[in-house]
Amino acid sequence: MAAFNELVFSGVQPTGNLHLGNYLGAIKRFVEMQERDAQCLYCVVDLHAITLWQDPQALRGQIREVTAAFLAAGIDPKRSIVFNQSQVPQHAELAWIFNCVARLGWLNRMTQFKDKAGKDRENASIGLYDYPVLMAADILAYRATHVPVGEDQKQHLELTRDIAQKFNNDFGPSIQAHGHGEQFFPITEPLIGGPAARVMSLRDGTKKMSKSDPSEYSRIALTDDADAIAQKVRKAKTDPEALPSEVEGLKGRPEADNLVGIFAALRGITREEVLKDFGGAQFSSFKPALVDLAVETLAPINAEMKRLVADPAHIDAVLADGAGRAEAIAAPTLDAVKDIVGFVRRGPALRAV
Ligand code: AQP
Repeated sequence: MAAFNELVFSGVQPTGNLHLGNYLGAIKRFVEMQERDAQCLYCVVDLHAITLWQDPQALRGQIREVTAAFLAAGIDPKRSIVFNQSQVPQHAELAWIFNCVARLGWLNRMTQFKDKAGKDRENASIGLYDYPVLMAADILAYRATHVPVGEDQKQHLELTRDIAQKFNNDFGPSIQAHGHGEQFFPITEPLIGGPAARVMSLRDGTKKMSKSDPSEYSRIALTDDADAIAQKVRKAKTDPEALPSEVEGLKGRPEADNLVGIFAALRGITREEVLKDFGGAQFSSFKPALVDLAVETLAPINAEMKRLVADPAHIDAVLADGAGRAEAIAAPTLDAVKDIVGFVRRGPALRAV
């Protein structure tokens, strides 16, 4: 592997209904990261997906669809490593070791589990509860330095940092004895930001745009055609005021703020710049401009996704190639972790103690 200054890891769950929030908050930024001096790994996190029930037949299609979205959006599988999580066993293996590092109290504070388990907590899978520990393993199996994600993942990233820190502290002498210096795992930097860090529902500007929202009109799907996009934007909830000319004027107007943020992210500019052009405009003129921009951006992605999904053998080959390259990075990390923890493993220990 070439020497890079940064190692970037991120993932998307193959749970269907990929939407504009996933694209602007995550996938579009994955593409931008390819331009940095970074080795990028982009993972279809199928082990995460099954923390909630997935129909096996549909799941395979969803894994290929997320892969197609990555490629169609501009991720180059030669420069970046594109793979699905279940093909690289080190994720699950490291997650077990981290289960013995993470504390129950830390997981009890995770708000995503509370939201997803809802009132029927006793009936939630243990995997759903353990989700953030597996996510820490995903990132740290590659000793990733940077993780681009949407704002909803901030708390999970903090847990990843806590797990890395505790592992480094708990095993400090062994880490040093094995020649890894002061710390084995990096304290990963979350990359959260930009105007689309949290894209909100088109029906309710106080709720995140999400795959599981029962209303199709709450989200723009990456599989939506131009007509569907236009209809959803036209029906998006707004208020009766014109757009303000300053960003402060968006305070207390969640739906207006959301549409301006989406426009800014699609165009690659700030909210301020959008309002320079549209301050004082009514939604009746802003919405058509947003439709044009969304269609212009998403139509080529949509067409390319369709083309790729029609060729599952090609997608499976990309995933197999990526899994092999990912494992080549993760396997030595796991060997080192096993030596640090004190396991006896096949092959020579990295350094005898
Ligand atoms: N609304 C959003 N705005 C910005 N970023 C978002 N992401 C998700 N929703 C938004 C980011 O997309 C990446 C992949 O997300 P995921 O598929 O792993 O899981 P998720 O966050 O659970 O997705 P959803 O759509 O919100 O699904 P449900 O309905 O199951 O809760 C992540 O980087 C995420 O931050």
